[in-house]
Parts: sequence; structure tokens; C-alpha cells
Amino acid sequence: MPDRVPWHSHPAMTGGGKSLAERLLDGDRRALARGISLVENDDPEGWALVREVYPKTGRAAIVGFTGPPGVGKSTLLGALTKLERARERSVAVLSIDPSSPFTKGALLGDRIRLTEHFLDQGVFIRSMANRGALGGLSEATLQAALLMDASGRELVLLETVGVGQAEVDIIDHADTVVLVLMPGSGDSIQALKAGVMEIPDVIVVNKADHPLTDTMIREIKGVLALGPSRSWEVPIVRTEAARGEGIEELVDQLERHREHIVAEGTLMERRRRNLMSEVLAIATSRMRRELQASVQADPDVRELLDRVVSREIDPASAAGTILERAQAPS
Ligand SMILES: Nc1nc2c(ncn2[C@@H]2O[C@H](COP(=O)(O)OP(=O)(O)OP(=O)(O)O)[C@@H](O)[C@H]2O)c(=O)[nH]1
Ligand SMILES: [Mg+2]
Repeated sequence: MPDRVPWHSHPAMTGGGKSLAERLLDGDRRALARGISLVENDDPEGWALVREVYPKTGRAAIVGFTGPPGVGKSTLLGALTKLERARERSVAVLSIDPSSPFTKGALLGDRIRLTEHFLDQGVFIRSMANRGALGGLSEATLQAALLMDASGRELVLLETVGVGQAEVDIIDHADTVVLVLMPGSGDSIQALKAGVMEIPDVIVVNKADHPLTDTMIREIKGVLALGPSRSWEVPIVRTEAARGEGIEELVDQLERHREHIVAEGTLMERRRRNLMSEVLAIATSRMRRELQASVQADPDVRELLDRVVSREIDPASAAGTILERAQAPS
């Protein structure tokens, strides 16, 4: 197998005319940006691109960061990126904001926190709020992460605010899940207790300059002790992202976790499970679309609905009839 193409290589042999996929595989940042826009907009060209580069994916380490708003996730990613760059690893950051398609404020904040990396070719930063037509945000996120992976990024960092099911789905695409909390926040401990994150692999207590940090850590340990014991003991890392404190320890724990899941075989298991749910999610949304389209074009369905309204047929029986019609060869 050929070596992974380094992000900085710009082979000048072929006289231009390279396809988008080729440029993306060469690590071209603009090709990557374009590719992500295509998948975000559910453009068929985007799906074709992912199809083409998919065999080259699976090499990046994907780490997902989640946690309540304002705990310092973006700042942490900025600090982590800085350290990884000092170690010459290429990084891609994908910030996902599912709460609203109009998150200019939050995203602008993220941009400011990450500006010092803008000129660095080894860093690619992207925000995503668009649901896309097909599948939804979770699917668009995975496609974007795949493109980042294919473009030769060694480390792909996902950021999402952990509040609901959509976020959990997004974070499912990560090999390692980091829950970021901060001291003195009821939100944080609630997030942990409510199992917003099923079980994170690493917990970060950021803003460790806060006087309640030790209390927070004790509380977290208390919550973790209630869970089943596992072969991986969840480390709790204290950081001060704003000052770059504790980031080396975080990198060490991320690496330790990766070694653990590789050695245990859980990395492959996780990826298999995530890809399976991805396939089902895409298939489900396509089927729903087709069904809705066929139903809209069908006058008999309107009549069927009328009969449901007039209490002649119950909703479940009507649904059964619709499914039979949809499955019948036309
Ligand atoms: N005191 C202190 N403040 C910090 C630290 N890290 C980040 N902050 C501040 O916390 C605020 C929120 O930081 P962000 O990085 O935007 O937090 P976030 O979790 O990404 O926020 P959302 O994306 O909006 O959920 C900013 O004002 C940061 O400067 C820290 O270690 N100590
Ligand atoms: Mg943020």
C-alpha cells in the first residue's frame, strides 16, 4: 500500500487538470473545503466524491469533544491543535452546531479562538450548522470527517455542544469521546448524571483555575463509581485551555486510549457499529423520502387519508396499505 500522502505535498508532475478527488487526496485545503460544502449541500457530486475517496479513509484518529455550552471546548481544541502542530501532526477541526442554522455568533467566537492557525497549511478548520437535505447533520458530519481523513489529516477533532440525541449521534463517529466539563457548573454534573454522554472515554475538567475544581473532580469520581467497571478506567484531566495548561496530559490520555482500543480490538468494533448505524440512517432517510414522494403523487393515498379522518380505517391499517403499495412493483 502506498504511503499516506503528506498534507504538504504538491506534486507538480501532472500538468493541472486534476480531479477534485485527486486534489483532495493530495491534501489540498481548498479541495477539502469544496468537498465539504458539496456534502453539506447534499450535492450529488459530494456523494460521488466520498465514494471515490472512501477506500483511502480509516487512517485518521477521530476524537469527539462534547460538553455543555461555554465550558471551553473550542479553546481546548485550539490549544490541542497548537500542541499537535508542534509535534508536526496535521489536524482538522470540525465544529458542529446543531442548535440553529444561524449560529454566526458562536461560530465567529470559534473562529477567533482558532485564528492563530489560519495560515498554517497543516490545520484545517470548519464549522457546520447545515442539516443538509439527506440524512441530516449527523450524516453530513460523518461525510465531512471522511473527507478530512481522506485528505491526509492525521487527527480529526469534532466539537459539539452536548445537549441531545443528535449530538450523541454525531459523537458516535469518533474513535475516542471526550466529555468537557467545568467546575462550579450544575450543568456539568447534570450532563454527566443524565448520561448525555453514554460513557465518555476521557473527562476533561477545564477552567481548572476555578476554586471548585477539586470538588468537581470528587463529584465526577462519585458519578463514575456508580457505573459498571470496565477494562478502561476513564481518566479525569484538569486543563486550563486558555493558558494551555494540562494539554500535554490530555494528549497523553488520548494516545493511551487509542492504544487501548487498538490492543483490545474495540476500535474496529466501534467503527463497525458506527458504520452500520450510518448505513441504516442513510437508507432510512432515503426510504422515507421515496415513500413521501410516492404518497404525494398518489390520489388513492389522499382518499385513504380521508377514510382515516372519517374513522372508517384506523391509522395503522392505512399505513400498512401504503407500505404494501410502495413495495408493490409498479
Ligand atoms: N477562566 C478560564 N476561562 C476559560 C478557560 N478556557 C476557556 N475559557 C473561556 O471560556 C469561554 C468559553 O470558551 P469556549 O472555548 O468558547 O467554550 P465552548 O465550550 O467552545 O463554547 P460553545 O461552543 O459556545 O459551547 C471563553 O471566554 C474562554 O476564554 C480556562 O481554562 N479558564
Ligand atoms: Mg465552541
